[in-house]
Amino acid sequence: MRLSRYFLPVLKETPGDAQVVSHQLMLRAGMIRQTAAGIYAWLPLGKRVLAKIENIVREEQDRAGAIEVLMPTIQSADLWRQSGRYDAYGPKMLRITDRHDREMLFSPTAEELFTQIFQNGAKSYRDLPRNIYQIQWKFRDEVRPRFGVLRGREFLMKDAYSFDVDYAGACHSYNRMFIAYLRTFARMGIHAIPMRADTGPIGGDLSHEFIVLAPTGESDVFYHENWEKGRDTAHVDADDAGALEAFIDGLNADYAATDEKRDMAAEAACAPSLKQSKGIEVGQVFYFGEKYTKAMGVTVQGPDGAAITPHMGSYGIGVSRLVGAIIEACHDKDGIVWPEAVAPFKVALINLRVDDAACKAAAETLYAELTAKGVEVLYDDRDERGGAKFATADLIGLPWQLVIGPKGVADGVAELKRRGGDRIEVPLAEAAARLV
Ligand code: P5A
Repeated sequence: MRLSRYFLPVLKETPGDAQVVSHQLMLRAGMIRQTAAGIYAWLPLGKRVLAKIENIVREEQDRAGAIEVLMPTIQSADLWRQSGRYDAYGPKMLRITDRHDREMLFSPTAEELFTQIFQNGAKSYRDLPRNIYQIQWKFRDEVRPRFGVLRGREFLMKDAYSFDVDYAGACHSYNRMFIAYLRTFARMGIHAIPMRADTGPIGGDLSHEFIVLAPTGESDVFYHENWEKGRDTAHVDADDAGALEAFIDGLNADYAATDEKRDMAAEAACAPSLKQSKGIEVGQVFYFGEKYTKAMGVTVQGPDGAAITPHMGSYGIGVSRLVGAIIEACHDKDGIVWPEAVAPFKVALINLRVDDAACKAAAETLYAELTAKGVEVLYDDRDERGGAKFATADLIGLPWQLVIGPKGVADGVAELKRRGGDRIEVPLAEAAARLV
């Protein structure tokens, strides 16, 4: 992509209304614009990051055996009356009336709809277990939308729903998602710590939140210092229910809790290794058993012909919140420092002298080579000062900067710089291959 033809409205000044660094940087880097309280337009650079995160989530859900669907955002009030949540959900639900005075709503979550859709398609115990998911916009009329995409009113969520014949099966499904979550966040270059949680309006009796440590987070968290290391999940066989349970039990042996779930005795026991921080909840998983299937009269036929009420769990990831959470964890004084897996482009190709024929020729050649090799490159071919180009590249945080200037070109080299790291000289002829 040529920057001279792109839509990248960067801001020099930090907007006064943005309190946390991710919100400030997303506005300054031209990723988002607010259109109403807690509602954002995603500009090209932001959209690319959102798509990267979405794809990692999708790949790991698919790998865990979940099946993707897409449900409508607008749902009928009657569906929600069946579970009793239409009245229970309160003012966080955006209620809408259509031209025929029918009561509708903008989905804040989708347990009811997935339960209904599953009921239409599953008849026998052989149709279980299943896990069905979507990546879809949600709306919650938050009392205090704030911190940009971290607490929006409209936000993108991955929501998955599992259906099993019994409690043991449901635990396996829960643990499968648990491990998929650890893998998902690790691939994005962040550590998310699982912590026991309350279930809130989703209901049920077992839940974990996945928390990314960040000084600007909204949750107070207490954890064993071991959590600051990554966890290796590569060896865990997700098809083996026992192995999965043992791994997760071992993991949870290290203390980690949010303020609400704080256990003073357990905390005292690991006192010398205990750390306190703030954190951002990027995902939450729930086991709630027969809560929705019973309320909505969902059964399948068992092997002996008797009716079975499926046990359910639901599993959320805050896809748009993750964009902000990753920036909270990955930035410096000059701007964003994207982990490579979620970066909007891999390389900023910077031509310092667009008026110099040799520089232009070298930059154009590299741009063509990188593009041909499938490297995502943002080519700064604008007629701007070098300082402004470096400032933009630092601000938008691409992992690599490949810099073309007159002195280097005369020597047959370009400068290759890791964002926030070292710089080296590479021969022009080798630069593209180095970046593959
Ligand atoms: C699980 C999936 C649920 O809604 N039902 C379907 C369950 N869980 S949850 O914890 O309430 O939400 C899942 C994740 O969505 C993100 N999230 C938000 N992101 C941005 N702005 C918001 N206002 C917001 N509310 C929730 C969180 O990451 C949460 O873990």
